[in-house]
Formats: sequence, structure tokens, C-alpha cells
Amino acid sequence: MKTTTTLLKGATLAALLTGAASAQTTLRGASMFDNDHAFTKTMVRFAELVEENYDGEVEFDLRLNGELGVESDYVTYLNQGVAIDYTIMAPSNMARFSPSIPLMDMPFLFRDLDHWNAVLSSDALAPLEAELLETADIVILGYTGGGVRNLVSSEPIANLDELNGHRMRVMGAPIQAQIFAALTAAPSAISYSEVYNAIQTGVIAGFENEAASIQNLKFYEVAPYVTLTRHTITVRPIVMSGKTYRDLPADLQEAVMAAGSEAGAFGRALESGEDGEKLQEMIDAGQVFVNEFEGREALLEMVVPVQDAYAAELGATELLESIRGM
Ligand code: X1X
Repeated sequence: MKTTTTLLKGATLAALLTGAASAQTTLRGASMFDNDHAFTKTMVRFAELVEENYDGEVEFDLRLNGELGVESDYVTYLNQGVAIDYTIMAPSNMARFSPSIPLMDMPFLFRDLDHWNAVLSSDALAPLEAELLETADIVILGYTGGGVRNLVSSEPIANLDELNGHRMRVMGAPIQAQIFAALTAAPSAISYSEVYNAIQTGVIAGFENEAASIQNLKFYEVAPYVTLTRHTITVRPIVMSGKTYRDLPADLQEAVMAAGSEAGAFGRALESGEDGEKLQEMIDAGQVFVNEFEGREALLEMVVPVQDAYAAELGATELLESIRGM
């Protein structure tokens, strides 16, 4: 078996749009981050595992640092089968193509890491995977994630009074805005690539994110206050374009599936293990100031009716109840 993993640089996006999976099976991936981020490490591990599991020739071309845009771009590329073949993606960034998929990363879905682990080790999310394949033509190969999302802002937010009217960015899925509106904040869906500038220029006063990404993209420079709402433990599917997947030989499809599952487990252990460390590194470096949110329990009560209404609208009440009951 002869394989190579390459990081090709310098090609224009226009050139890449002419077809992602070429005859010699080069699989192009995209990361919004550099080599230090858990997503990038997980995609590198994914490539290694495919190479180990597959007897044929396959090459990986992983573009870093947002060279090919952000997740809201990636989802369009995967749907159309252009520019990239695989990536790691927040479900809430796929809402345009699949209304149910954001249920996976709905704030306050998971009680704690054990609950999150139990759900991801089960097949509870299979109906959402099926919808994504049908409506978006995107295949889920495995699940990474495990970062805890908190409020990140230019001024401290200690309690509900201070959250009231807080202008914050949320991801594009309507359920994200609905949840934070129910908490009396003033959410708006803004592209991830614009968050830093929007905070810097005062268009918004903050957003919500996990430690790995706050650190990697230096969001602390404009938003140094982290309020521990712990509202989300991230679920991040490793995804491939259905068009790419169907073009692969059967034994490479098998290798890719097995690698996605194993790389997902690798990524979950990595990011959940690093989450507290990364926050502490930023505290120690004087980059962030961390405070608890007074009365977090009240937030849970405020969001449950919003979660219920969203699930009911999707016909996913049973699914939501089964996740809650795990
Ligand atoms: O908020 C976002 O759009 C991003 O936040 C982090 O960087 C990641 O969780 C990423 O997947 C995306 O959701």
C-alpha cells in the first residue's frame, strides 16, 4: 500500500470547485483551524486510519486555517459535491439542508459528559443521520466533539439580569436563536468568520463557544470574559459528501466508515480531555476571566418548552424524550 497525506497550498477556490474526488482518489478535507485544534488532529487521525485500513491508493489533501472558508460554506460544498470531500461540522451549521439535524447540538440537551457519552455510544441519532443523507446528501462517518460551550463576551455576564438584551452571535439554526431568545438575550445568526470583527466593532457584545476554538482563533482578544453556562457539550459529526462516498470503491467505503467511527472516538477523548486544560491555559496566560453564571438551574427551566416545541414541530418528540431518558 502506498499512500500520502499532503497539505497542498496556494490553489484558488475557483480551481478547487471543479471537482473534489478525482479519479486517483484524492480526498480533500477542510478545517477552520490550525494543526493544534482537536478537529484538525481528528481529521489527520481519520486519514491515517483510512490508510491503515485500505489496501488501495488514497491521498489526503487537508486544507487548514479556514483556507476554504467556514462550516456554513463547507455544508454547501458537501451538498453539491464540490471543493471538499470531508470535514467536521456543527449540526447547527447544516440546518439549511436538514431541519432536524440541529437537535443533536441543541443547547441544554445533555446533562453532563456521561449523558453525552451514553447518547453518542447508542444509535439514538440514527434517524437524524438518515434525514441528513436524504435531504442534504451528506454522510455521517463518526462523531467527535466534547468541548463545553459557554458565553464569551466583551463584558462580564454574571446572571439573568445581565444576560437580558445581550447582543450575541449564534449559529445559523433557528433553534439556537430560539433558545437564547428564551433566555432573554438578543441573538443573531452571524457567520463564524465575522464574529471576531463584529465583537471588535461593537456590532455584537459576544457569542458562545468552546475552549479549543476560543484559544485557536484568539477570540479572547476581543471577548475575554467566559461565563460558565455550560449550555452545550458539542456533538460534531465527521461528514463526507454523499457524492464522494458513492464514487468510492466498496472497500474504500468500508475503510472510510471504520476510520470515521474510530477517529470520532479519538477526537471525543481528545477534545473532552483537553477542554478544561485549554480554559486553564487561557486563564493562566491572562487571556480570559472566568465566572460562574448565578442561577444556571433557572436557564434549564426556561429552555425546556422551546426544546419541546422544536421537537414537536419536527415530529421528533419521541426521539427527544428517548435522549433525555438515557
Ligand atoms: O460557533 C461556530 O460556528 C463554531 O464553533 C466552534 O469553532 C466549533 O464548534 C465549530 O464546529 C462551529 O460550530
